[in-house]
Amino acid sequence: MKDFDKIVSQFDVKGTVDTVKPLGNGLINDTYIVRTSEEDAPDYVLQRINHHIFTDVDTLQTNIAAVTSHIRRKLEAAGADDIDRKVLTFIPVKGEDKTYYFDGDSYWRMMVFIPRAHTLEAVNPESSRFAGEAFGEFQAMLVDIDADLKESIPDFHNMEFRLKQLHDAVAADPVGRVKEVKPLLDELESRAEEMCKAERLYREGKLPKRICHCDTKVNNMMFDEDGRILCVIDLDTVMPSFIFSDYGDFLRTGANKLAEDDPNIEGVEFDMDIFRAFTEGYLSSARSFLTPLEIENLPYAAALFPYMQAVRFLTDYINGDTYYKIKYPEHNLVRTRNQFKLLQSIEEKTPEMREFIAAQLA
Ligand code: GN1
Ligand code: MG
Repeated sequence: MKDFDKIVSQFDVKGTVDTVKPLGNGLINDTYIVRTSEEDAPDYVLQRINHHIFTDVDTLQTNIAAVTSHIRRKLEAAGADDIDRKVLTFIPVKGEDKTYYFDGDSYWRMMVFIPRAHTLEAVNPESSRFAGEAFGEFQAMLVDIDADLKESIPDFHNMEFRLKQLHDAVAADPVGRVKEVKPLLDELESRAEEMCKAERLYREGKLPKRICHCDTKVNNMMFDEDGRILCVIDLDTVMPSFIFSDYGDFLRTGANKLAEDDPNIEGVEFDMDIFRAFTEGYLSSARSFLTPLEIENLPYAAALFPYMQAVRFLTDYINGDTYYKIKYPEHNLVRTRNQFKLLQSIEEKTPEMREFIAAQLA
């Protein structure tokens, strides 16, 4: 058990710690809610940053500070109400202007817990439309950020790089799992060239990178009492990327009829109602800055993210589960099969998706 009181006392917080309990379902960082005893003191979120994955914590927190202060300024300029619930507030370490603390072993950070708000693990069409709007707005607000945001994880959504990691894992086969997954590997390989299309378009100068969230899982959004979106959380991966990242990664979790690790693979299906609602919402706020090529490739983005996630989960399975938290030995393999089934469902529905998007633009 960590000495949470000692960690919390490093930060410039108000009130005294009452309880500290685990929060949320993140696969990378460890997150806790810190309740304070006093009525007038906020509660806080405390996080241990996984510094094996985010190796440059200083850059990470600098990125996040640039993004949150930019969004705050935008909201203020627009005369928005309830701003403290619409953008995260990180707490500085006492007497310093940095927002993380190293205890000799782990890196910690704290932010204000947003009151009367909740996250969801699954969405309906109505919340998906709000989510589409929110992620489009998030990208739109960051179009003119002048900070030079670094990639907090280099090549994070670079498909060519993710395939190279898979190939390296297969070549090393450190725990002897390659044989068992050969058919899956062949399926993934047969789609590799098509799935690396974004990188090619980028090299040809046809596709821009913009500041994106890059982890638009359903559970990375806060909803208010009325089911409307307050803000986007989990800002560790905000970085320059193709807009496909945010569009595709939301649908990967939001439009999967099951959770990403549900072992009932036959039940995995791409939900077109969620797709339509999310796409409508996203285009309503992002259309103003998207290029025709970006819009044309939204169905590709929907396929890319289950594909990329299948590649990443399978790589981790082959490597002996060193990246994602797992609950049982086959967990990463189940996740891979689930994501692959989702990809197949998306492939079937691509013509229908294209028609829907074309009708939106007409
Ligand atoms: C990780 O931390 P979390 O659970 O929001 C991962 C995402 C994956 C996701 C799969 C830094 O996100 O890229 O899509 O798991 N984040 C990182 O569930 O690798
Ligand atoms: Mg998360």
